[in-house]
Amino acid sequence: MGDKAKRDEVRYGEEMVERGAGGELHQTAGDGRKSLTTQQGIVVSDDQNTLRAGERGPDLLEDFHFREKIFHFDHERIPERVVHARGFGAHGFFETYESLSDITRADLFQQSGQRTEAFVRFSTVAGSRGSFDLARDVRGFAVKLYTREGNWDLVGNNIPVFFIQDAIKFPDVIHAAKPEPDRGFPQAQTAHDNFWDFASLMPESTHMLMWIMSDRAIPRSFRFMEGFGVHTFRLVNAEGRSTFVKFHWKPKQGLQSVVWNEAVKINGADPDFHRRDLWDAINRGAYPEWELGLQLFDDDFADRFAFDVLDPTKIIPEEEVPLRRVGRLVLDRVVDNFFAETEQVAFCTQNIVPGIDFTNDPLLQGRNFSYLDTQLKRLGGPNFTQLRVNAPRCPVAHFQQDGHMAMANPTSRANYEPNSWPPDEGGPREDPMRGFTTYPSQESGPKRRLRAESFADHYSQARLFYMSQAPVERRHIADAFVFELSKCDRADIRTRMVAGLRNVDDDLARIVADGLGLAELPDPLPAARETVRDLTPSPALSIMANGPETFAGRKIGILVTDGVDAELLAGLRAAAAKEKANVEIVAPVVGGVDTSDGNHIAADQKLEGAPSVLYDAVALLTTKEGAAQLANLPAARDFVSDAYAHCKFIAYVDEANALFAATGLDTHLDDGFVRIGNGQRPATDFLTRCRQLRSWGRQATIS
Ligand code: HDE
Repeated sequence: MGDKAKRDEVRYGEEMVERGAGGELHQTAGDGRKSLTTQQGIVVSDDQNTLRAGERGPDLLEDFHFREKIFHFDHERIPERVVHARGFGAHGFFETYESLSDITRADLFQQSGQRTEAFVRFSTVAGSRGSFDLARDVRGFAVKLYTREGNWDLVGNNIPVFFIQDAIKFPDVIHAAKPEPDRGFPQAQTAHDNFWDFASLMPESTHMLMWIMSDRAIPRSFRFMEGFGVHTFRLVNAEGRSTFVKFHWKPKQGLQSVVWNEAVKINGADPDFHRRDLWDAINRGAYPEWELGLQLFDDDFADRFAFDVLDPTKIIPEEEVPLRRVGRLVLDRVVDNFFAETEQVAFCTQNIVPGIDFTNDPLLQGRNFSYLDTQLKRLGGPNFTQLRVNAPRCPVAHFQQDGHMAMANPTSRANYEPNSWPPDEGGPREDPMRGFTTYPSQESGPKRRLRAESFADHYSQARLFYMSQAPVERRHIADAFVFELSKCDRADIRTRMVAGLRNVDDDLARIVADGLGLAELPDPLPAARETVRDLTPSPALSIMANGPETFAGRKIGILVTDGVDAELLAGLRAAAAKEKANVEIVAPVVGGVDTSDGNHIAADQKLEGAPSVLYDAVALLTTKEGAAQLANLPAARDFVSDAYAHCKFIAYVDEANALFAATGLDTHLDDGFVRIGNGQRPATDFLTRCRQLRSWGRQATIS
């Protein structure tokens, strides 16, 4: 304990002050509870009544406690992020597998086993802070790494390409996606005229459109999605040699998405579906992990590659430049306070460390201006770097001072440089040996506003993406185009978009045109470059081709009624636990049900609040009477018919038949239905089936 803390204790005296668990002092009446104080530390005697003259008289201006309380409340809100407003963050660490000193001098990559503290914020892009989690949207995947040589922010997305090639178009694409300015809706969706008007006029967005119409845009969980740095960056080693790099985060939990009809319903049933999922997983000790994969390549490859590596609307297929997995990111701690951490965290693409550098990707260059600028507006001043969540964990020394809320001004006498004060008063000096040096790339050319010729192919990789999808995934993409374009009032916008899709794939264009009821297929939009139609598909782009082959981390909703077979229920729970899956008991009343062995179990959820869309698979454990009771409940009928429509695996006992009959499913019991109990298959068989996540074979029957 420092001298100052000792003095505080003496001054306060033992009877009024206690030391809390964290070592902090607080005032107390001596009953083991903190006394409520004002911000000035005045203990409050009455927090129920404003100071007033007379029993029924007017309030008095001198009531400093009331004024301070309301003043602070009035100022609780700060502007939300102009994009990525809705997000959820968590703490963790990054661990390096092996030294990468041959390709980068970045401190965090120097030793195997080296750990670096991390903070990650996931987000949607278009919706406001209070919007729902399962919008069809790109997800932000922003990682702050507090390295020993300063903060590195890798501000990525869950999709490896972007809508536009030049940052100057960013306000346009965002305005087009956000609510239309005259009416202020629709919220958190691209399914409206302005977005598709813009998108259909911007051929460079086509590749990204394929991704956002795919299941990538409706992930099951933040835990089950990939992350991408998008741009090409540089890694630079101690000798100054540069290697190009693209960053990938690969979830160890595997990839998984929901289906669109399910997403729409989840948004009503649990708008916080994604944030709750991450919060629960971390608090359960099931820490999500991602591996950092690097695609490393040199100038020769960049020159030979069919597309420009600086173009952020292009990927480099993993089959062409395989990933080198160099470390893992683990999220193991939820935030203590959402506002202080998740809201106030400030990611800036220009936060890089020695050993990492930018390239001339025009989107990255524009972003490097935008992020610092936006934090000033949002956080209100230049000292947001001093907030705990933003502050580097390594020592910081500079001559920047003052401004709103300055908490860490320089303490020495000199606040300028050069100065002739001795080291203890003169402050910090540059360090040419250890300091950041920019990679000295050669740049020249006339100043002009132009788009490089090498960025002109807008369709070939859109086609590559489509061709790399499984048939069910292709169907989902076509359905998504039909859904979104059907929300456009203007028929010419729908037609123009279909004309653009003809440059991707005629079959796709035809399915979408049919879905929209277009009388005839429009001519293809004129293209700056003809589509290369025979690019080799990249299996890495398909979610379904890369299934996790485990049901770990997923959730089963077990619908039970009175008289449920206790042994069967215990068996199912045990099988789920063995698979590291979670279960929730859903019952007609939250108080729970009586089981066959005369016991009583509580429910986790009341049926009406726990539709099957909240689960990855469901089980119906009931009795004849129970099934008859369920057959009369709309929520129970939706529970099974939605589980069926969303291709979920359904475990059931024979007695559930009345419920199937009430939904018309009794004649549709395909192999996604697993009969358990009564000498049928054991619950472990059901869990084994669930490893496929969904019974996709059913898709053809239902669409
Ligand atoms: Fe962002 N972006 N962005 N962006 N972005 C912001 O910064 C911007 C882009 C991304 O959880 C803003 O702090 C421009 C690509 C994430 O706090 C803002 C351009 C990628 C987050 C901004 C892009 C991203 C942001 C708004 C085009 C994927 C949330 C609030 C040149 C690689 C970070 C803020 C968080 C946030 C600007 C395009 C990812 C306005 C100008 C491409 C994950 O500065």
